[in-house]
Amino acid sequence: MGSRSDWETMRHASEMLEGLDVPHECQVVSAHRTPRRMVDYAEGAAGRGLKVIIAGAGGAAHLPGMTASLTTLPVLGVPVESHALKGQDSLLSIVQMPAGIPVGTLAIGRAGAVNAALLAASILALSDPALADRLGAYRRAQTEGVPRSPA
Ligand code: RP5
Repeated sequence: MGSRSDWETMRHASEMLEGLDVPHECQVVSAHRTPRRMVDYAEGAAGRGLKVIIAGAGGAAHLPGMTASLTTLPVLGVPVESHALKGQDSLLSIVQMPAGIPVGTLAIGRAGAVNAALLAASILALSDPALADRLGAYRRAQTEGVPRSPA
């Protein structure tokens, strides 16, 4: 994520990954304030064994796109809700990538963070049958947890 201030949103991705028993790491890497850290992180990710990167940022949210430009790992972008523009700026900064450098862009805020984790898990589950089973169990529990009555 681009800042510690993004953690309140991005912790939801981490919590979902923990719930699915998916090993992961959480780091602050800013495209603007720590550009060299960003380059080192993105360029070193595949070599360190990472399989998917979830990049959350707000405002002029260049982190997901710049990270994607430096690695061929799948990059999932989470637009963090900004104060001034409610995350519309974050969303448009992340989603409007030029052809050739893809970022899988999720929804603004908590929903995007949760779904980024689920999408990352789905990607990993393609080659991890046990994780695929855990994802299936999560979906079944979610379905069973929806009440028919409104109150
Ligand atoms: C972005 O600027 C971060 O991703 C964060 O969403 C936003 C504001 O950062 P802070 O000023 O709160 O550190 O780079």
